[in-house]
Amino acid sequence: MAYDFISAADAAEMIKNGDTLGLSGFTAPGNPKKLTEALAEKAAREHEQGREFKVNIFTGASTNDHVDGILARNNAINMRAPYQNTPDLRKRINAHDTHYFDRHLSEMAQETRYGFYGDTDYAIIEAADIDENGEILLGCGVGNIPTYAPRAKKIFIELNEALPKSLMGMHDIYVPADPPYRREIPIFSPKDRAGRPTLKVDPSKIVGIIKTNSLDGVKAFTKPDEVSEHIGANVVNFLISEYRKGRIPKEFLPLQSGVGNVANAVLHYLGVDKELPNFMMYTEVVQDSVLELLRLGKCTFASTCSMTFSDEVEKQLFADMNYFHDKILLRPAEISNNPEIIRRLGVIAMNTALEADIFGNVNSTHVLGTRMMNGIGGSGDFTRNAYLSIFSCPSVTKEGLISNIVPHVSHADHSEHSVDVIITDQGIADLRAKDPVQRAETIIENCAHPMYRELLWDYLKLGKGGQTPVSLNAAFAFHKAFADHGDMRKTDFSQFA
Ligand code: 0RQ
Repeated sequence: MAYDFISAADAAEMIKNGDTLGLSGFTAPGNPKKLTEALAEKAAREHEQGREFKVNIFTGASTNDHVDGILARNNAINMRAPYQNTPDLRKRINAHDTHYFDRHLSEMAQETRYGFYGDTDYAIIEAADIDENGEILLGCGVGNIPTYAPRAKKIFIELNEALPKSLMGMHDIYVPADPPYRREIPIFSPKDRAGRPTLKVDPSKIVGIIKTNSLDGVKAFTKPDEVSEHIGANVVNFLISEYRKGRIPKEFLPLQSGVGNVANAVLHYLGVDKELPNFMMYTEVVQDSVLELLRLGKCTFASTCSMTFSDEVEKQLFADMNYFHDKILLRPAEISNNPEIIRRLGVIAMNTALEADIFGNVNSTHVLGTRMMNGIGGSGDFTRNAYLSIFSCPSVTKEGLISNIVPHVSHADHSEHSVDVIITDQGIADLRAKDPVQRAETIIENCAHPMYRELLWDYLKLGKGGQTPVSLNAAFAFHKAFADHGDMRKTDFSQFA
């Protein structure tokens, strides 16, 4: 079938107020790059005319400025899920201009198929190539498009000429059957393939093809700061000690790593360590450091949902596809983050917390309990099902005005039942086989910043017994002190004694 080429502006004209769009991609890679910008311009024009114009945007994870940034600035998003990390959208969400529900990334596709989120009007798919039968070679991020595309009433393709056709073979597109027909997902090693290299869509649904030509626009990392380096070194020391004790098998286990500077520093340290064996990754995102580890042979294989490489590193990948082609596999989010597979493979999960409390609960999403930061992303998929679940964060933030170890988390994403280890720049708290009071003692002593340790001991003494001696009166005293004085060190527990 021959397709029509169409301008982004003409495509945007077809999309109506209230439509639901399912987008390809996961983090910046694989997202549309032009149509959403044209849609933002249309929204601005409609708003000028006094007309309502907002759409619902469902993706694989966060996007980038071409999608969430520009649409949020133009107040063009009604409902958004399952994850975002753009400052402009964050503002809209916290002002309730956009309704945001952040979901575990592994669940979004199946819940869409279950019908929880209504119809999909348009799928917008970034493609490296497409044939006349509707076989699409996807770009560098997959996300939930294998579910959104077949459900969509109509499809737009953004054909990105910057993507090499040699991506063919790097995707494994597999959609499990829904209950009661679901069977085991046949992945027993990070390298196993379960599906097809392309995404098949009904060619008659394709309204038009928009040409684009740009890389994914991910920014390069700054060099890790001293705190990230300490955290990275602590994580690696913990893994080495577990390995020496034989609690990680000699072949090692696949790693998952979250995003950000700390995650990048951890992977860097894993790469330089001589004692740990070579390893594989079963993760949702690979960052710049992983390409280097693959080149060195320290990481032998990475299964992921997205290659979140900076433009510079993306160019290195494209220039050396012969080497990397059989070392990276791109999967839908439903599979990269699948609880069944994570549990089966024994993935070691390493994610980042905003704050953790002394009993081992973790807040990854809400700044000071109320303001949405990004969302839970894939951290819950991995944490709950991992062989070992590690959370790391700096011991303090904002030059010590905020302690990231608090009496009680101001919002709970990961509970004490799922978190095995907490690591800060100060040290390591291994929470396994400890009761709540023993956990509190370990976290205060090993992870809290020295300037907050006495305060945390004072809090623990306030508890009036029970398995978990929370003080109902003082649980949020750190947060209250920050709200009142801009400094958690101003907490005064004497009033609660
Ligand atoms: O504020 O921007 O004003 O400087 O929060 O903090 O230390 O830069 O954190 O970039 O490593 O992200 C948890 C958000 C950490 C991230 C989180 C302030 C701090 C700063 C950011 P500024 P950092 P990072 C893989 C898995 C959930 C999703 C996930 C995340 C800003 O890792 O979104 O893991 N995780 N997905 O100053 C108030 C505190 C604070 C605080 C930090 N306790 N109170 N403010 N800040 N701690 C990816 C996917 O799922 C796709």
